[in-house]
Amino acid sequence: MSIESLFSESLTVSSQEFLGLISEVNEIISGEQGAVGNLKITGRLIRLPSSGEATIIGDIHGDLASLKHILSESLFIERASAGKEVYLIFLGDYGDRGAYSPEVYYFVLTLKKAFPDRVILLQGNHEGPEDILAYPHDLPRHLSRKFGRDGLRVYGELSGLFRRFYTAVILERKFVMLHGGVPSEAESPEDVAFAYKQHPLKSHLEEILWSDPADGISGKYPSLRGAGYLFGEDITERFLRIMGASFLIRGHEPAEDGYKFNHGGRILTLFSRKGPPYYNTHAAYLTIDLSADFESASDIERFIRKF
Ligand SMILES: [Mn+2]
Repeated sequence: MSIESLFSESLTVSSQEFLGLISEVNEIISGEQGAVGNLKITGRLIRLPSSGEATIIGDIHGDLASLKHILSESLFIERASAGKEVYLIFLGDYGDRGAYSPEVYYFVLTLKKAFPDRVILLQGNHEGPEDILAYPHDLPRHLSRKFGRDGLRVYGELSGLFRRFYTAVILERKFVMLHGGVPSEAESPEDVAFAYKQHPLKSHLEEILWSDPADGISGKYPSLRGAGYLFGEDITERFLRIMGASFLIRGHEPAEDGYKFNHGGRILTLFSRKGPPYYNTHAAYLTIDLSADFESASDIERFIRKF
């Protein structure tokens, strides 16, 4: 497998092949529970080992060029193929707002199929439950353009699959990774692991997929996005204490430099795509040694790769 072969396949893949890929990945994810390689999976929460290296990618939103850049620079495919302990963690929001949404899905699903215990696909608000799905949602239109009459069938299967994507990743004592924000009323890691089952009775999943941090406030306020909240540093601290971690890594918000810190350096936002409608100057991703110690935001910032 190479990035160039993946790229040409993504352009020419037939609807039947795409449906086959979706169903294979569905089967893989459905079977993942307990120990999967060096990962430990409970519900939809994945625990990483304190060994190896992880590349963490924020929103892609149909920007295939940025995804290809990250794969090429991080050498993920080469290193995973050589049996190195490397993880690729996507923070959600793969499609919509970019012309190459179907092709981005082809890439991430093919990577998941090739390296199932090395590739982690988190759910974003663009892959969320139907009652709080992000709008505009132009993925169905891109799939119809690509697959003609089969486009809607592919969309049905694909949206069924991405509602099975994971909710969060934890590296004990260090990081929690999720798409948007912290569930302000969560009492335990189990509330995160099973947030998908409690939706919409409890707001955990909605907040994880939709919320944003705000500096200089405490508590939470309704978000202009129409779902989730703006939450203060006190809420972040409480959540990280419950989860037994020091920092939160999330995507969801555009950032001019491709990344930003909030809440005194406790929250890192990664935004890994460029172009309209955001026009951020840089995109960024993070590659970290999972056995390393991180004391402050600047310890993390050293490993951010801007492009
Ligand atoms: Mn988002």
